[in-house]
Amino acid sequence: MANVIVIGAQWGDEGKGKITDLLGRSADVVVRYQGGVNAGHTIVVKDETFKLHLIPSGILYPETQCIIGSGTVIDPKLLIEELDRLEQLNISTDNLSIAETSHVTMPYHRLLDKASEERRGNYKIGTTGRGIGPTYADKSERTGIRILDLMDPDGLQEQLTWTINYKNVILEKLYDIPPLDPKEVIEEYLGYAERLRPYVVDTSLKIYEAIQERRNILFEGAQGTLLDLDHGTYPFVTSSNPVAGGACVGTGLGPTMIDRVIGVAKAYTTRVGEGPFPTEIQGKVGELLCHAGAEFGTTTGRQRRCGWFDAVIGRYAVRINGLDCLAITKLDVLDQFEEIKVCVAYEIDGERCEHFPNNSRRFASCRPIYQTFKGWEQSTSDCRSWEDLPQEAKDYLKFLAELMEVPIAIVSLGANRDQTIILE
Ligand code: 2SA
Ligand code: MG
Repeated sequence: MANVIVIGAQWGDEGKGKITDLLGRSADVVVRYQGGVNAGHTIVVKDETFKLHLIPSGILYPETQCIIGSGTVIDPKLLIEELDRLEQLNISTDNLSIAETSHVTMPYHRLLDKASEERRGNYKIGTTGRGIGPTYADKSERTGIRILDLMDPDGLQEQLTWTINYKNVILEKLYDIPPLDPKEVIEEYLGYAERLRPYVVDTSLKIYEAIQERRNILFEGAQGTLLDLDHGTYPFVTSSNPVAGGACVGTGLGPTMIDRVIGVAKAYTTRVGEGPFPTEIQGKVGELLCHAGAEFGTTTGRQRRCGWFDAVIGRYAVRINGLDCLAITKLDVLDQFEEIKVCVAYEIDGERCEHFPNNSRRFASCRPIYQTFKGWEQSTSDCRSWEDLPQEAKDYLKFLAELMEVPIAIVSLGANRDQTIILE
């Protein structure tokens, strides 16, 4: 297993949760390196279904160390809700560590996220409204509050009083939002600080020590490659770096320590939020995909936009992340389709284009060039080996691997752990 990064190769929601859960069983340490409570996966414990947004699902295994790395942003209120929920279910959280250098989402971040989306009108991003963008913006602007600031009550008084007074000007003058009371916010966050204190450490050091002890580390990306701040469909992106490179920056680990990068892609494509999406299918077929795949956001419950597999962005994800292999998820969702399409290239301004264009307007104007496959029109959810798959499904997967020039190592055919074919 060694040190592996698992990333989303599309626009998020690729089913990374299931793949990390699968690999997580052989991992000693599971690390989040970016994003915050905009991510989410559903967990089932003792017949209870609940959502984790920040804590890696590795927490369900008593022996697994879970780390929330420095590249993440932390909403302490929601993190504490997750901790409380786990403890109510008698799941120990002793193995959790939180980076002292992570940035903290404050009440003004949530207010500003929603207000700026409203102000953007037709230019809105379609954010999750969780204050993610404004938290990262403050990190870059160097007005952010870090977890280690929360741990120092005296310093926090001074720092937050200044910051809230500064933010109040923006809230009031720009958005007509009533000012926040610094005292109230400080008191609230000092309470969170005490609850979180036992978990807060230098996680970069902790990860480095784990590497020296030759323990297996799994770095789990949230969102996906095309939502990356630098390499995604800017400006319709999240404010962090979900790509594999983000794992080094977001943990404080050098790239020579990484052994393998696995990309997760759905057998089709989905996107939630605004922004161009060339293979999006409108109408009946799109609705069918959405319902067959239960395509609703874990965090906001929003219906996801659905479309065919886009091998141009697939190849792009292979390049940007240096993928060693792919896990293809939700193949079973395509079971009922007579015809299945794969986008092999784009047509932009009458010309064939094999590569993802960085210009968002060009990307929005591209027409997908499809190759059409005959569907297998039978259930694959009970297939457990390559041989079990219908010939059409094998052809489809082989074609994807050839187009993207990486092997497919895992095929997933349903939410359960055993609905998986391991090929490598
Ligand atoms: P933000 O809130 O600033 O990160 O939003 C910016 C864009 O990033 C997209 N985004 C996501 N896309 C897919 N899945 C995400 N996670 C949740 C999930 C989404 C949900 O687990 O399903 O529940 O709605 C996620 N998080 C951010 C977002 O849609 C914007 O396009
Ligand atoms: Mg998700």
